[in-house]
Amino acid sequence: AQREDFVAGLPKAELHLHIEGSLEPELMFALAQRNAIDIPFASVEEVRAAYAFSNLQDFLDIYYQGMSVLRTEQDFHDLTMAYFQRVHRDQVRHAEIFFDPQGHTERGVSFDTAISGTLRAMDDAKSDLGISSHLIMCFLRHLSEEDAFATLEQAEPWLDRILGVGLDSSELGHPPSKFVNVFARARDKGLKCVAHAGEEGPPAYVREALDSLKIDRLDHGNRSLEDGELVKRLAEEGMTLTVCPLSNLALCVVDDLRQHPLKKMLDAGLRATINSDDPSYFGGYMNDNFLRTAEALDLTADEIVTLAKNGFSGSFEDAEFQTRAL
Ligand code: ES4
Ligand code: ZN
Repeated sequence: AQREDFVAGLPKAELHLHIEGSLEPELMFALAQRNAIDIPFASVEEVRAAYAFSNLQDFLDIYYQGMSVLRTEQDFHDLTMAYFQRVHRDQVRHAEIFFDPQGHTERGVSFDTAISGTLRAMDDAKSDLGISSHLIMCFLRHLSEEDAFATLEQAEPWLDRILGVGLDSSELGHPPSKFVNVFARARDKGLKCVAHAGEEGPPAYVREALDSLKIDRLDHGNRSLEDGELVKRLAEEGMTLTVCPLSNLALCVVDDLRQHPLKKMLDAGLRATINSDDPSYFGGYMNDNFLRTAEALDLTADEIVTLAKNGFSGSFEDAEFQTRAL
């Protein structure tokens, strides 16, 4: 209980959060009703029962289906505001949020509808809750690089409100190098670059994310540990890894939290952070991720503080913010 209060009270920054993955079943039902959309579930309990995954693709199938209830600017606002209200309780002070524009444009919801509702909630979270945030637009890697270029084009009028680009969705078979040109274009436009790599994919995908995409931050990165040279490089470069323990458990990246590589990452000198990924689907927000990981790995108070600090120092905020926060 002492550890619980300590973890709960620490200020936190979340660096790996898909806003569409924070859609709680209750809101899914409310939006389905508001928009007269049929969903293949009879109750909130039925939705939660469907959240049993064997791998990333299992989850993604349900995740893309879940977002079908998001249609209007207000829907995106309500989704995003619900996330901020929830993590305000977890002492989250700053969030760098992913969104998946192609998950919406593919089903006829415009880029502008999705981003404007999300941004309005981000503004409200700053003024009403004191939580600062940024938006990172992800490309769906199971789609083509040409599709990613079209998405970057749609983002053009919004570039002053977009911090960076990311790469998510089905990893295996879609290596980072597939997107080398669109990431180069994004970087030319002054956008930060991040990518999911080494969640299910091999260490070679992490190397590609570094060498081809020239990422500023690595999302997941778990499988980097299979490659000692790569670990050394990540440590030397001071690369931040946005690790998501309850996600890894839910998607069978690890069989048991006690086998989670987070402690090994810290021991190897990697700048690891704790994040929730898709909290509605994976069973916990920031405090749950911190607490369950700390218990499973028997983390010390120093290690817990380091993880929280790494969230701020790994953010894209300036040095003054990074040190003031903790
Ligand atoms: C995701 Cl956990 C995860 N991995 C890859 N892509 C994603 N999109 C949403 N959650
Ligand atoms: Zn993710």
